[in-house]
Amino acid sequence: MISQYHIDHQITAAELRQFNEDGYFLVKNALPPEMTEKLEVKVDAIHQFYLDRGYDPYTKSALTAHQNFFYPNFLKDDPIFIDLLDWPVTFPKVWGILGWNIYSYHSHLIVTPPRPADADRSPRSLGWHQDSGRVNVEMESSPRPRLSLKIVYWLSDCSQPGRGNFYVLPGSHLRDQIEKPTDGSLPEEAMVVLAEPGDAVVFDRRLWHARSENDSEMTRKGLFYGYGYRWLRPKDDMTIPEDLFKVSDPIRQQLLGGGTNANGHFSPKDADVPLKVWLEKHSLI
Ligand SMILES: O=C(O)CCC(=O)C(=O)O
Repeated sequence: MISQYHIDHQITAAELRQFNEDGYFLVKNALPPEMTEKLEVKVDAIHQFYLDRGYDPYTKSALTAHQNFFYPNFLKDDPIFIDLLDWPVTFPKVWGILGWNIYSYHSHLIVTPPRPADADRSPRSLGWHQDSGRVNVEMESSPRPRLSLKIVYWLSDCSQPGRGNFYVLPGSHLRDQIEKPTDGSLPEEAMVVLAEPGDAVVFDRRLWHARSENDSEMTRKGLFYGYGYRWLRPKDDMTIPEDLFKVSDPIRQQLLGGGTNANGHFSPKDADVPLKVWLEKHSLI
């Protein structure tokens, strides 16, 4: 439920400047330790379920203990994941950037275990990308339009490099192409994002970013929440069970993809966008 606590955590001028200039910013201690621990237990249970079956539901192939586990559409798996959708410390940053005609079009969790001891450690280029696949090819404007952003909540300690950290090229959200060294080294301006459990990173979908190798002894875990405009198609199957949807308050229902009809994604009436109604009521727009 959105509250005064959200109003107290609206995006600051410094955060907005950093987002516009660098394409991302860090929110320290976005989650309290108890919440981080509870989320980690849930993530571990999902990962273990698939490890026990040796099956990766995303790639539809074998899953082993050392493989990166990418698991989309996880909001359906537990109400605690839905609690993060409108988290008081971070969600106000989302409406502060994108406005109110938004929903969560995509979510995924990632578990990145350490590489096996005998892994090939020769330098290899990271998987640098902007989000949203064909959007980057088929939209004709330059720089590309923002359209969406993600928040990643770190559940494991990524405060040292070498732990599968998230890498970014600050400011690259306004560039359509980047130079990738051919010898496998990092681009000159690449920056490792160091974050502790409970910290969150808010990043523009256009920011060139990549996961790095985990050469530590700890498994990296992160929850990624994508928010975009309501006229953007879902990127996940979004199979939210009816009972979870029904018990959610109207703003959560909006964030879960609710609305009155298809046209309301483009030309919303108040019933389509309770977030707008709430922001108006509190004189925030
Ligand atoms: O796992 C990571 O650090 C990167 C995740 C990513 O590339 C993405 O969410 O688009």
